[in-house]
Amino acid sequence: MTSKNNISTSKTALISGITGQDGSYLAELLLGKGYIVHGIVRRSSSFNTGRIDHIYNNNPELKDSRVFLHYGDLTDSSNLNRLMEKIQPDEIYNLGAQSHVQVSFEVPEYTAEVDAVGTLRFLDAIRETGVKSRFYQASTSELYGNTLVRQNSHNASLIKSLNEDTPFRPSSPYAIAKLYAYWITINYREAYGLYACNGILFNHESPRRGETFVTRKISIAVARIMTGKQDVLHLGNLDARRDWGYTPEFVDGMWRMMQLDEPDDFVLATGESHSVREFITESFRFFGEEIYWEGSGIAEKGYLQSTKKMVIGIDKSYFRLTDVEFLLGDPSKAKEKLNWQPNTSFKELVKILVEADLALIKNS
Ligand code: NAP
Ligand code: F7E
Repeated sequence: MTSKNNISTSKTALISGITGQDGSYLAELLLGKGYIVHGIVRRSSSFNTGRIDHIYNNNPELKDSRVFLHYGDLTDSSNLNRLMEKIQPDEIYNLGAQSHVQVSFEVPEYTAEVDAVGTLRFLDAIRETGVKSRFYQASTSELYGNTLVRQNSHNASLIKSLNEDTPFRPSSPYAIAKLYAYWITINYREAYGLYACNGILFNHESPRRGETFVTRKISIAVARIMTGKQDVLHLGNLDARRDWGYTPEFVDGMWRMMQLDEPDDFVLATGESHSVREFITESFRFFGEEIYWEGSGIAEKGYLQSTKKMVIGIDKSYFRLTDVEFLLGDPSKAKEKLNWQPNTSFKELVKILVEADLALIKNS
């Protein structure tokens, strides 16, 4: 198959959520592999293609781009059916979602519509149109909830990481919607023989991460504080621990899952867990600064060692009704069957984010 610009291509992919963090990196990866990439974009009153403007074919400076955008929404099944018939993709990556855990407590029904039923709509569009598409579902470590904390509190010496066989115990409207999506993906695989797989991805971050997720919120604020543009950063639960990886490596894992002979489900994680507090500490260390802490609970404050200036405060509005305290993934299966392994350390990840935000501030 050859595109209009004589670029040799083998496959066509359709990505929901192409305007998001993961969708933008995945689109780049697939273009690099010669794919034609179609993406679903929601109608918005303001521009929402900032993360993909550099590869989008309506950009006159990028005439040979193989990215095509279509208006659509995971709440609209007739739209998904039409897109399936029109594009006939070899591979579908369902990354579209209301992806913010705390926001899911405010909009639980909408989150279920998009994240749970939206996945069903997509799978059903494959079944109804009969298009031979492989399907990737963006499942999440949030499915585990506090499984690990409970396990460890029953036996303090038992430190376990989470893998494909660990029971799920979701603890937010987001995670519960994603649990439905996880199982409906498996059900369509078993009932209709679809090539459908779940990537159970632990948190992954990048300079394109949404600014209200904790890593990016910290990297932006620390860069602003250290350049004199902000005084204090307010956060919620500083002791929550996450297994944070680097997004470009994780989208590569998604693609690998779609190239197997048989569909399967995989955990992608780094196998290391760090607290929000450690992320703050490491971000200030990028500038050669140390933080010390005083007080406890919502009265806790973080100060710069060099100037004694208060830079971190707690705001109770950022605490969740039910939070996931501790996530640590075991990516052994992905290593063995996908030959996938993350290479970016926690320290490097923090540096990538803070450096990028510092550059943004300097160029603004
Ligand atoms: P993100 O940056 O929030 O992107 C979400 C994407 O979904 C955006 O393109 C958004 O469009 C789109 N979207 C939202 N509602 C939609 C709807 N009703 N119909 C169609 N598209 C819709 O999320 P991400 O970090 O890239 O994550 C990608 C996927 O992986 C999500 O499903 C997320 O739940 C899941 N996940 C993420 C992580 C992680 O650490 N990043 C880990 C595990 C799983 P707009 O740009 O218009 O808002
Ligand atoms: O929170 C704590 C917060 O919003 C991480 C999504 O991509 O990854 C993401 O979900 C932790 C939580 O990510 C603030 O309570 C403290 O314990 O960055 P986050 P998340 O909830 O882990 C999973 C894998 C997904 O699937 C999701 O789509 O940080 N935290 N203070 C805070 N979090 C935020 N956002 N803001 C704070 O001020």
